[in-house]
Amino acid sequence: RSLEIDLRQAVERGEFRLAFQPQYSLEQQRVSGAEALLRWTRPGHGNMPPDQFIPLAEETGLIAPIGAWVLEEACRCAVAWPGELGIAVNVSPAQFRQGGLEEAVEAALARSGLAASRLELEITEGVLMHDTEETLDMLQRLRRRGVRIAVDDFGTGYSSLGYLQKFPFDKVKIDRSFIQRLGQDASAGAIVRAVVGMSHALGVRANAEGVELREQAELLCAEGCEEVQGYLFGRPMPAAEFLRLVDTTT
Ligand code: G
Ligand code: G
Ligand code: MN
Ligand code: NA
Repeated sequence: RSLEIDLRQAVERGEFRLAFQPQYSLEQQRVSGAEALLRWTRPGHGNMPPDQFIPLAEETGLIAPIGAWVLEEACRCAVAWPGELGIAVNVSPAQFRQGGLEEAVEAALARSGLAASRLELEITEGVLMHDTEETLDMLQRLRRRGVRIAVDDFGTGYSSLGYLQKFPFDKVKIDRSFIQRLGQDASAGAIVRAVVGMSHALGVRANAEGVELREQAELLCAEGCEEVQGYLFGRPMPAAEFLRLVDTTT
């Protein structure tokens, strides 16, 4: 059976789950939220990483119902978390282009009762490359609504500093390829320092992804990076496990 048929069926039958990876505030020294990551066990194939089905979902338009489900499920889970814990949701360029994203965000917030300020959308530079005016307007409307915007995988792909100047956003997520070389490679340290410094100069926060070692976290803390995530702080985990982690660490 083709991947497309299985993916269509997964949407109809609700075969998706979310995993939550803790985000840790170096400032407050506590878990500050989680990134929602899509999981699918494809019948007869086992776990399919999102990289292997998101591109097809984008081509076929299935990304719209999948993305709407992710938003709703993520908000529904997060509303049960204590305090001001945030939830970050990945949004692909196709969701921006195909329309319906703002409606999906609105529906997820309304149905869950989650405060908009607790929702963060992670966009890649691919979003910023297309339909500049329309993208700009949509990002502005979302931010006026109180939703935060993070630029994901920063430093990879078609990064352009021009995007950071043109578009409104709240956080830069430094790609894990830079973090993994921290401590071994002097140029990785220089790049991380520059991106954190640039983020602060622009008045936004920095998140470092893929932190696996204590020394990496210490270097990032010394550079003033506000937030980290990675296996050192927790792997992507089911919502119930994330809630237990939060309960035992706060
Ligand atoms: O843990 P991981 O293999 O889940 O993530 C792989 C990639 O898939 C990452 O680049 C991540 O941004 C992307 N991804 C994970 N979940 C989602 C999702 O719900 N929507 C979109 N568009 N991308 C996702
Ligand atoms: O592109 P995005 O940042 O959304 O992708 C998140 C991806 O990174 C997921 O596949 C997730 O499982 C993976 N990931 C999260 N933390 C770590 C880490 O510490 N090390 C490695 N190698 N991968 C990680
Ligand atoms: Mn992400
Ligand atoms: Na990333």
